[in-house]
Amino acid sequence: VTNHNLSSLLTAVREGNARAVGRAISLIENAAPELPTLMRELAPTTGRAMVLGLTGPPGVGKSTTIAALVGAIRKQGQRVGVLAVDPSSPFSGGALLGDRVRMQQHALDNEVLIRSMATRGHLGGLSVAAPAALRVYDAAGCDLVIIETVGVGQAEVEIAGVADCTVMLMAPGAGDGIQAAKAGILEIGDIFVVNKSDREGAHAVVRQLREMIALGQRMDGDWKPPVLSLVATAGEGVSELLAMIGAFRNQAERSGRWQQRRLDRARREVQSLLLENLRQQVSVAQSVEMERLAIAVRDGKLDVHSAVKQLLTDSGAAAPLLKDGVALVKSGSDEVQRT
Ligand SMILES: Nc1nc2c(ncn2[C@@H]2O[C@H](COP(=O)(O)OP(=O)(O)OP(=O)(O)O)[C@@H](O)[C@H]2O)c(=O)[nH]1
Ligand SMILES: [Mg+2]
Repeated sequence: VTNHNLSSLLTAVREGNARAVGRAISLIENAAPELPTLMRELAPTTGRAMVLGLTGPPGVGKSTTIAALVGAIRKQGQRVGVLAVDPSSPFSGGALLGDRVRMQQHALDNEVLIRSMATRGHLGGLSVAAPAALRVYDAAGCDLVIIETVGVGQAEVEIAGVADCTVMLMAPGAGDGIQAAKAGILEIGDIFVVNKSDREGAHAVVRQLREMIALGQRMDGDWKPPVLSLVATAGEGVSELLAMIGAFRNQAERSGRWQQRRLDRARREVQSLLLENLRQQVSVAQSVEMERLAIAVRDGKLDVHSAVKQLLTDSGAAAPLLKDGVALVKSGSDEVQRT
């Protein structure tokens, strides 16, 4: 990407052009060399969009719910972005093909931007790539960005870390409530939704969740996570969910929790990128030094603590970063900006 191309890409992103947004997100996925410039240029026009995280077990109806939410939001005339993150795949697309089908009703709407992103094996994974992608949507003028992640492994905890509000989707079926408690999701959901409420057992799941939330007594200001019922395929309960998301936002803004969360998020993001940069620099620039020290450790001539100390102080790429205690590293370039 030349300078000229990058500036026209930036212009197109700011205009909300869907292809430009897609290209910008590709640059993030590939950790392209122009990524730091892109993010620096976009930064002043970000901070406005609300980020909604939506997670839950496979097949619970996340994409169907998002499609319904998008429909309702579009009726209010707002621009919305959808980012479907697949934490298990190194490729975008593929497993998310089903989402495209469900989102098809919005495919021709210029005010709806939909993109899937793969994070496995990418710079810093979900914790670095997703916030960057969310910022692209933000700069593209989205009022709301919805990020979908299937709730497996650490993904739901990570998604909660990048969202202003996290919606946990459940459905009637084998021991959902108990699974929920085990995975520790009760602590990260701001709003709980029991989808497929047209099926038997939905009321039981609602009751179970309410009991567990009451037991958990989460002390998040005075917000008690509500449990809503939904039939996403029929659109039943969608406006109530949207209203609850708005209520959460109002309450969080009043209590100051909104800004606090955003600060925590920014801090984590800087930390993740810093660690990622250090990791890369250590592995690339110090390979010779590393070999020498590893041999010394193997042969009992040096202990591990001393080896690390040498790497951090004597030589190698980590030294200039750590000397002054604080440094901001730009990914993909040799440039180091001190703060
Ligand atoms: N009966 C019923 N089925 C639903 C409802 N919502 C979604 N489904 C169906 O559940 C299946 C999975 O829906 P998706 O929206 O793809 O679920 P998902 O959580 O996005 O799935 P993954 O992304 O693969 O984890 C589809 O066949 C939907 O039609 C609902 O409210 N009631
Ligand atoms: Mg889906």
